[in-house]
Amino acid sequence: MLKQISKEHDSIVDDERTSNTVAALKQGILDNLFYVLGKRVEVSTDMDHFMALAYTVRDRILARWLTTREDYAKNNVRTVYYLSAEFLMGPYLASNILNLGIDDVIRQAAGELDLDLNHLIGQESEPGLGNGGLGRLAACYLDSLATLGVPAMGYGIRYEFGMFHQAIRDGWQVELTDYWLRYGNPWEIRRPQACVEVGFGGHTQSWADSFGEYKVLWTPDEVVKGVPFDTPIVGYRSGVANTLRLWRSEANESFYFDRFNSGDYEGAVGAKIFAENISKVLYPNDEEIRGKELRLQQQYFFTSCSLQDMIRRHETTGHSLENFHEQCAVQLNDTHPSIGVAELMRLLVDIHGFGWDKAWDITSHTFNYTNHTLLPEALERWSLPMFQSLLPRHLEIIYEINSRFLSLVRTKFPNDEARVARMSIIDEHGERYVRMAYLACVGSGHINGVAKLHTELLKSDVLRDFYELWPEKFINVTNGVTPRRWLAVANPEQSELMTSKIGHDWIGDLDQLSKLERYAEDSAFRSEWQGVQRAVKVRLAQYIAAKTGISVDPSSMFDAQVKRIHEYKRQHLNVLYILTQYYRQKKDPTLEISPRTFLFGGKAAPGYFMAKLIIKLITSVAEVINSDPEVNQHLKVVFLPDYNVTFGQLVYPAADLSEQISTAGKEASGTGNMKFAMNGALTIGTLDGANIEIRDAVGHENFFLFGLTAAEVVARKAAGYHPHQIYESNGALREVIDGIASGRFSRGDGSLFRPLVDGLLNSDPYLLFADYQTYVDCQDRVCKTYRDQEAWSKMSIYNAARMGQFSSDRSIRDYCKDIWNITRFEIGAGLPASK
Ligand code: T68
Repeated sequence: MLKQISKEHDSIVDDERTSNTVAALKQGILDNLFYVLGKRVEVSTDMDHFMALAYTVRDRILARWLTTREDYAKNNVRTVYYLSAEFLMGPYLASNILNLGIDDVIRQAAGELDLDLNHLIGQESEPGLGNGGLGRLAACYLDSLATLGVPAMGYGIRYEFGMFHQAIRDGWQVELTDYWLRYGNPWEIRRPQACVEVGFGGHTQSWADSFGEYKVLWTPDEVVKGVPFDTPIVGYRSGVANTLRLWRSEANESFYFDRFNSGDYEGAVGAKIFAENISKVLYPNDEEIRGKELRLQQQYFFTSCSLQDMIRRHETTGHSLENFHEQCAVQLNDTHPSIGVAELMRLLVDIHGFGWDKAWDITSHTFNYTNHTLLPEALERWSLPMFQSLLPRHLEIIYEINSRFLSLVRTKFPNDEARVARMSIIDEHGERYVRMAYLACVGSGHINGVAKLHTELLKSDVLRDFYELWPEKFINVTNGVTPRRWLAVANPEQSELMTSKIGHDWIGDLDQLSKLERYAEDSAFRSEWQGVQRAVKVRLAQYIAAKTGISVDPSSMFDAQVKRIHEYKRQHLNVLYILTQYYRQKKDPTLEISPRTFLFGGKAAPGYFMAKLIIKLITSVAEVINSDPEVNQHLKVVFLPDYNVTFGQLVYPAADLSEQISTAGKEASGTGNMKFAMNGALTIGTLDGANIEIRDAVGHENFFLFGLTAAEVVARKAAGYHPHQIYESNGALREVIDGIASGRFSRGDGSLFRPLVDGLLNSDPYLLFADYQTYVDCQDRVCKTYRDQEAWSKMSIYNAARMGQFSSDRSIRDYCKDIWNITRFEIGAGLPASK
């Protein structure tokens, strides 16, 4: 009987229930509404319709999802496991419809049921399971892995509460809880049969067994259950659906009932709370993360669940653990899962009986580590006492790894104890810490940065000692973004225009965009390009009016800076320019300046006071400028609350100018910079992160460059940097700073922005003052260029046409070739691509 069902499964794709005819899709929507949601048409809501449609789409994914899994197992292929504490997936519906290739039929089916597809797409609340760039990169990479047919799985945490929602009250950020699962999640499937157990705390005992081998038994105090929830990740017309497996922590019943039955009610309840807390909430990337025990619990929880799951999968496909590393390539998305190095050693040595050397050989050939930050304060380290009490066995293992590692350092660099102390995984200066980046470096085959400059700075600065020891481990993989979500879904107008000229192959092969280059010189095409840009801006303007009540003029230049709020990203430098323009205009109301709308969006970490003050500065400046009839014909400032992936899909396509103005040497890569440029925005930016590569790709003449280089920043600081002197000698800057300090933009309250102003005058660690004048000059060039719309459109087209290399498909090919050693892709995985 079972056999029969499995024999039939191939035909499920084409059966009446899940075929892609308009009739079957309509029936699917109605059936799901009735049978899954339990609603009659007459009383169903927009949310019900979205859900019914989502289930209907999921029904069309299932066959390829299961087939993909079976094909990978059959073909005995190396699998990539992408471990990430964050996956910022964004809404699935539109992207799944595009990737399945069923846009037209779905639109028609919805229409025939009197449903508006775009409206339904707008109902989906996005799973905000990430902070920003790092989590969104993971999501783009999953899209590309499935599109290229690379056997891969994402592993992370199914946070019950994702990234907080941001409201603006009285100009300040207020954080609201994100309960994204309120209406249920139609995309995921709970897989209770694949549960695993994870221990915490307790103690270890060691002894020599009858063969004289050293053995360790870890007896944890708490054991929690990890329950996997799987979401299919559909490749763009590749016939492949990979899996994102997110772990939810739950109480372990036997642990709970043992305590309960022995009368320890408090202990039982405590264990349940302990367990359920672990996957409760995503940490915003605060300074505060440090020292938070729950954060380390989260990291260990999902990493252990994932490694146990990989081992089980490896063994059930008939492989020996000895060649685990030949079948499994684990990518550590930053140091958050780097405890995995110690955990895999524990699993191999303590549980599966391997000797240390063999276990280390497997482990160090399994992991690779991607670094995403150059900020020293952002490098993770855990206080030793806390680590010891939570993961006593792992600390022993780390000591052993460290001692062997330091012997190697001593051999390679004799009589250099200073170096040994610098490189130790245990930081012994003052309070003792475990340095997670060092554990990741020691346990990984490759270490990569996310843009050329970033990788160079890792080698010469942050991880210099490791580079000197193992130069061959270091490699650059510049980030990329998926053109499916960030062009095809987000910007249907531009996509359609491009497709009408060069066909639609660019969606799966972004290098094809270069065919657009020749149209840059074609004035008829340019006017179509301008028409598209205008339509997209109107769409955003309507949205802004609805959300904020502010009316913005779509014929003004849309100048956007959307990203997390951080001093190094210098949103306040942008404000200094806005105020410079404001004063110019106030002094000479007849001044001809091209009208501009400054758009800001982004969240501040709740504990990051200066970032929150920057938001208050932006909203305060907005209040004054937008209500001043002398300037508001030319200048508008809008802070878009609750910036997220969904909102990004509206903003990137509508921007004329993209602000990428971080202090050089601070932004590892940036990915928003790529999304903007692909959508035809011109960039004003520093030589930082991937800006450098973008500028080289689009042509220096099509990029507005300003500011100190990373090397100049270092030299300037070394020579003694005195921002106060710049303030004294630059009249325009002085006027702006004095204006902020005087309370002119804070209803007369001169103390409000004092911490910001004093910080700039006295130390200015991100060199805003040093870059101020070149930034203003560069902005003036931007204004001048914008006045010539033909020239601007030409530059815009060149930008879009030359962004092929910033597709995440290219990044994933780089990882396959240089890091994972995967050469054979499984494109098609047994299903026709058009399905
Ligand atoms: C970003 N990092 C980089 N971190 O800042 C950005 N951190 O330059 C780069 O383009 C992007 O990664 C992708 O490589 C982050 O987004 C975090 O979100 C984060 C989260 C938790 C803890 C530390």
